Amino acid sequence: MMQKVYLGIGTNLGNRENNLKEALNMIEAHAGKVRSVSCVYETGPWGFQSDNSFLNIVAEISTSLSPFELLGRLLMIELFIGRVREGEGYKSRIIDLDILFYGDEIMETKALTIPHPLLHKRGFVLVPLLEIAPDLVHPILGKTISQLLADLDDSADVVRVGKLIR
Ligand code: PH2
Ligand code: MG
Ligand code: MG
Repeated sequence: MMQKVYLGIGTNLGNRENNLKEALNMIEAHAGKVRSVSCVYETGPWGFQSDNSFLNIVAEISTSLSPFELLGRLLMIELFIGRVREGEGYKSRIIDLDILFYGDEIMETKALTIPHPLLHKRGFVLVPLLEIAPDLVHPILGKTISQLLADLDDSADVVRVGKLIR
């Protein structure tokens, strides 16, 4: 059974544009068919301090992988691209791949919560999502992406920088 999944992708280290391209290529090869990709946004670090701004995109994929299988592939891709994870709290990173929505699935486990528990508080997720899925309804909050964005109180910058050429 194919599921429609939305992924949030972010990077604030190294060649950020290349990191996004490499991530999309690896997602296509190992995680699912990439159906749609938002524009690239340059965004201020949310929830922590850093001199390095982010590039963020959102992608829609279709996949036959289960949520945990998909999570495993995404973590593998993060490692392959060179992500180092250490310590507590948010850190600058070469690449971060987050499952935002997995169909209408609702789940909460130690390793994985779907929908992503913070997505509705983040302009760097909602603004690119608005582009590719304005009418998508959050299965817990019962609101569309447009409505969530209208309710959003997030002062971090989100500036469109253009389309990725793949
Ligand atoms: N990811 C975080 C924390 N803060 N800020 C921006 N602008 N973009 C991100 O992708 C991001 C963040 C945790 O994964
Ligand atoms: Mg994240
Ligand atoms: Mg993550």
